[in-house]
Amino acid sequence: MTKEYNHLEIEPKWQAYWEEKKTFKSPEKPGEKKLYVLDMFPYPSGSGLHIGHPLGYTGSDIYARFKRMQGFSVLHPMGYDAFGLPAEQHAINTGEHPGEITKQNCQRFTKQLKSLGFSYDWDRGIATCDADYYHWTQWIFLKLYNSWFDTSLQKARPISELEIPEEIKAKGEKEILNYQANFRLAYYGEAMVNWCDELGTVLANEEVIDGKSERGGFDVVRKPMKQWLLRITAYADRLIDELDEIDWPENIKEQQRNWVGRRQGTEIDFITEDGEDIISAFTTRPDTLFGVTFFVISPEHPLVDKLSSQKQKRAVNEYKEKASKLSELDRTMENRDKTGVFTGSYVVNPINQEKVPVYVGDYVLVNYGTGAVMGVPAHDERDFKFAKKYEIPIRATLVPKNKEDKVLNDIMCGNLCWTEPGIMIKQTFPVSDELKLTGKSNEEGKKIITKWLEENNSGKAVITYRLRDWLFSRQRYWGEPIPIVHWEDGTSTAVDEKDLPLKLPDVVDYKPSSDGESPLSKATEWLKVIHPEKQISGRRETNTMPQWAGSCWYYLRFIDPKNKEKGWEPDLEKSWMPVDFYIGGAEHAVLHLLYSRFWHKVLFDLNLVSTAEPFQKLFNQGMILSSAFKDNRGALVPVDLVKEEAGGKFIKSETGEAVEKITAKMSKSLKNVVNPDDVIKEYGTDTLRMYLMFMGPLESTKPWDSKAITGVHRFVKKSFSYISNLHFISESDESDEVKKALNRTIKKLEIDFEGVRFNTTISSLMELLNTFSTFEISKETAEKFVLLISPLAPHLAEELWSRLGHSNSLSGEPWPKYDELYLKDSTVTVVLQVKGKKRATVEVEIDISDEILKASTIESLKGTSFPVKGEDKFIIVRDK
Ligand code: ANZ
Repeated sequence: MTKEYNHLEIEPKWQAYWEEKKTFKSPEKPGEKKLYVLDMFPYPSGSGLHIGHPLGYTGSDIYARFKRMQGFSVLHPMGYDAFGLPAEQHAINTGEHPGEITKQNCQRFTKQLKSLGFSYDWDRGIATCDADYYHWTQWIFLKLYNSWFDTSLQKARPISELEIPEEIKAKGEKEILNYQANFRLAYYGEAMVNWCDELGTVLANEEVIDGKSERGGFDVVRKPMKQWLLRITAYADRLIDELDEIDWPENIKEQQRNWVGRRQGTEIDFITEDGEDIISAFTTRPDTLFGVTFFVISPEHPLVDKLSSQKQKRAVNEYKEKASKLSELDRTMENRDKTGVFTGSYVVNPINQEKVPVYVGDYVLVNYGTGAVMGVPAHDERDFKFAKKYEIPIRATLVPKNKEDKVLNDIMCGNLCWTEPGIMIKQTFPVSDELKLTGKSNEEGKKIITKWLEENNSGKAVITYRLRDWLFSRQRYWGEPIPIVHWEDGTSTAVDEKDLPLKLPDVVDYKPSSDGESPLSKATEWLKVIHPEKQISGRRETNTMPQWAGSCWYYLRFIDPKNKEKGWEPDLEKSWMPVDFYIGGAEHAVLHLLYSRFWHKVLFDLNLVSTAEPFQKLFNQGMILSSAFKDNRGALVPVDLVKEEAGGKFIKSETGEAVEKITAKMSKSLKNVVNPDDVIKEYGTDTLRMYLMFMGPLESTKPWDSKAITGVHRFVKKSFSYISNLHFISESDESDEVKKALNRTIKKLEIDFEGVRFNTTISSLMELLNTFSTFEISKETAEKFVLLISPLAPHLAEELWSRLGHSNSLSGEPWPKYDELYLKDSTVTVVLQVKGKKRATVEVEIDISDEILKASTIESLKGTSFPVKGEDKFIIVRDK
């Protein structure tokens, strides 16, 4: 047996052992203590794993391994989010079936993931593009299609329970179907889409940049099209309110709340000058109604044409055309110029009968609020910019307390837009008695004005949401077929559950057809269906589901991945759900994490799952950055064009020009991408895993440092040679220093592993090994060290464990227990002073980190009359 550390020998050996013995197979059903640890599964791209994958996956793996040692039944699966555009693009270019390249990529990912030593139960592997899997994605689609949302009960119910009004019933089956369609959670309706003629498809907002397709740079226009939509808006309140029940990072919750965008506001009716039409404006600031000096409607507003005067028609049409090329994102960008065009018409402000000009402006979106805005330049930044550009008057309605004159003057002169709260000022208009607002807070102003509007039939309090129904169809081949048939009599029905999966047919050409239909429209045989009873012919839906569909429920399939009869067995679902620890990137804050919560809630309402939320605890790993260089003009210089000079200076190799080292995102063009395969080859997986954790807190963004990894590698090697070369003493001869250090480390690691603070576990182990090297230790102590390091560096630990004479894997070993006897001197009493006065004392670990000491101080003083907050200044004095 060699005594040199050789990761190339050790790591593949243990990976093969785990695979052969199925070491990490989870039980079908958990024992008393269960833990479901889930990674956001990857899209198997052609370029293989990038370094961000192992960062999060290592974090969850350490946690899973630690909890197994604590006696938990752990479910820790992995699979692939395997439908997607790149494979389809490859198919279009090469004519090869997208399933082929997807399969190869999945195999490559699996090989890479196995080389990282993750403790997945590989027998539960799934790929969302397998018919065995998408069978159940389609099945859930049918559940959505066959349900409606009962607003009074705030839950989904089977469509068969929807009451049909008598007059509809009397009109026959077709009318009943039409009536139900207005309630179904999956429905076929008109939606504004980004349409690209050249590519013949609808594009997602993220695929459109400056009015052009991201791929190819072709023109994209916004146009209404018939599409499948999911009624996620029905769940808007629950998606916000039920966030309170889950343990997620506050910033992600906040992003979800903003995305749903629930707003309390007022709809105010403005009547056109000719008295013919009412245009409602949605506002969150009815208190500013006296400050309205113009009115803006969205270019897609139904009244645009009617309101455009003869003289202005051409200008309005040109403006509309331009606006149709912009995505919503472009239109709402904060620092974008606010533009518009006058329609030639006026509307009347209900509160003072003042006539204000109506503009068409693209900063007003058609599908938010009412698609019309009352312009208050004194108190809204967008309106302020607009008014300055078109020289529209500015009029204040409120000012901050105590600074009345100064602020009022600044607003009126167009130097300031006051968007904060304040007190209402005297109006220049005659106002009725109930509208005496002067001196009242603007919050009161909101209430009074809304009440007045309601009493005068000119408006009402409303709640609006930013969230829109989810556009659920794509003109693509490589996705789940939508199981619907459109019949020649104009009706549409769903495929029967027993006829699922509706498999993707083979086609010869993966391009969308020229009229914008999905490639499936070319599968002529597959398309045709004859109605079994009515004997009429039908055509299958040719659109497929978006990539988000498969990832909406994959965590349920992992529970029962091989079940042919059901998506999952209810009994197993009950015992494993919810996911206890879900880890992934913060980039999924809204789409995936919102969509899957929505599906889960529908399934919950239909009694198909047992929890209201799918993911109890969410953890976001940070991003790994890399280095790059910047020349003196500020341009980025790829790493391979730079060399290091003596004294740590960097120069461009060709010109000798000095460059500055900076931290930048990893990108192919900067040649600064770290490939996990290369790191594994050079240092081994255990070093990579430990370094990834040692870089800093798992949740923070941090730069890759190729020098620092060698330090961690030295520690791995030192642990190996120290433990495998030891001559042990008996436990009773061991010094107290060793015992204290060991027991303290066990306790600290237990707390830190539980709190997902892995960087500190590694430094503690480094210190422990240092202590060992100045004393002699027993075999029992060496074994404990091996167990402690095993979640972090599992191959190293297995190897040492076997060298310590064990014939079995250490994976079944329990987490070592610490002995309180040796912890006595390991805590200290900390005196907590607030503003120089002693307020409390707490007992903490001697080597407690600043961060945790801060947290426990906040906790200890909570609820006292001298509470402290995270933002307060802390001074920590040690060794006193
Ligand atoms: C007048 C006003 C005065 C407004 C004021 C704000 C401040 P949030 O909070 O983002 O939801 N708005 C309404 N509908 C809109 C649409 N379809 N497109 C673009 N903007 C729209 O914003 C609500 C405010 O956004 C509304 O309140 C309205 O401007 C604008 F001092 O009305 B406000």
